[in-house]
Amino acid sequence: MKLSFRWYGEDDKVTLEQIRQIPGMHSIVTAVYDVPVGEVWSRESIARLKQRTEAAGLHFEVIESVPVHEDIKLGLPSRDRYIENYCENLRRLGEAGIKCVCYNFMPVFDWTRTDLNHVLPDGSTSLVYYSEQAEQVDPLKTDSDLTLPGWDASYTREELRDVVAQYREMTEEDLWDNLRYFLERVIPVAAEAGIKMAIHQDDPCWSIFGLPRIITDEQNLDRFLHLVDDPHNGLTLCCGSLGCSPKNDMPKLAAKYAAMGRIHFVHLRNVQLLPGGFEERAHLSSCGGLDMYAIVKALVENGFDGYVRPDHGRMIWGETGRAGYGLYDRALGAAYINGLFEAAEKEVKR
Ligand SMILES: [Mn+2]
Repeated sequence: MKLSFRWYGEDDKVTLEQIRQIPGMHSIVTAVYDVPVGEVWSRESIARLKQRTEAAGLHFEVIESVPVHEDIKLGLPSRDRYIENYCENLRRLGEAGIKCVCYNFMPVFDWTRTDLNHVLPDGSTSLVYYSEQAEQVDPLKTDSDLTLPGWDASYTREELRDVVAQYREMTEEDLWDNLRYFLERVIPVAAEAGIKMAIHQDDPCWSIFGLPRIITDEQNLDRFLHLVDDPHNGLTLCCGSLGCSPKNDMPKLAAKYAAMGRIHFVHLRNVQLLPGGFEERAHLSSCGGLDMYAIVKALVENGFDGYVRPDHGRMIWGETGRAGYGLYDRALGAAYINGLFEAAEKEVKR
């Protein structure tokens, strides 16, 4: 296991120097943030990230994310240009030593929550999703000024309405076709660049606002891996995203896909399912619904040796900053992850 930590670049309040002091820290997980989605990242920007990361004593091996342009997901004629740009980014990242690229194939809305500041009983705040709140938001209504956190602010409401309407005409099968088209062109380039592609599951793992979502459960993960049956076509196993559906048995999925050599990156996060949604919780098993030790043990027993990071953290100790990405609770998560892996590795060796 190679412990990693997400860093949002020079604008991040959390510094590389702080991250380095977390015991066992191996890699930074970052991206070039100043280029519009779909365009090519400059070699200079990539080199600067690598230089900053390595100067702080950390490895520059994981990118999260190289985002996929909506035209690719929609299957528009312009997708070929964006796929070529995507491939060029992979070539440049491979040259810079990147070994793993996380991405997702969610239409329009990335991870979706209804409240980023839900106060838990201990006074910490966390990200939550209550279906009742989500149902009150209709992205097709231009007169509504309701928005959800996580929405791409680069869209005007008009543009958002248009793109959502385009997706609503698509079926899940159409989205599968567009994903296959993308993978058939991108995976060979990733393989040549020495990069393992790692798709992130849809978060939450069900359709929202009537849009198709397909990276959601075991059956669909099996189908995904078969689209291009190559070890470079793999997963970011996100426990929090898959874990918000009770049908996803996380230790079982961790064991199965690790044994297949298809998990390249793991996001470890605990969630508590509720009758009308879910809440993100501290990483510790007893704080939520997932058995984190069982998940880690399943990974270790099945030979997993990829990257792991704590996922979203709560805000604790008065910290303020980017929702889900403060320092303190993620550092506690990292320390806990270290403990889980040490115990599981010793148990497996014995
Ligand atoms: Mn995740």
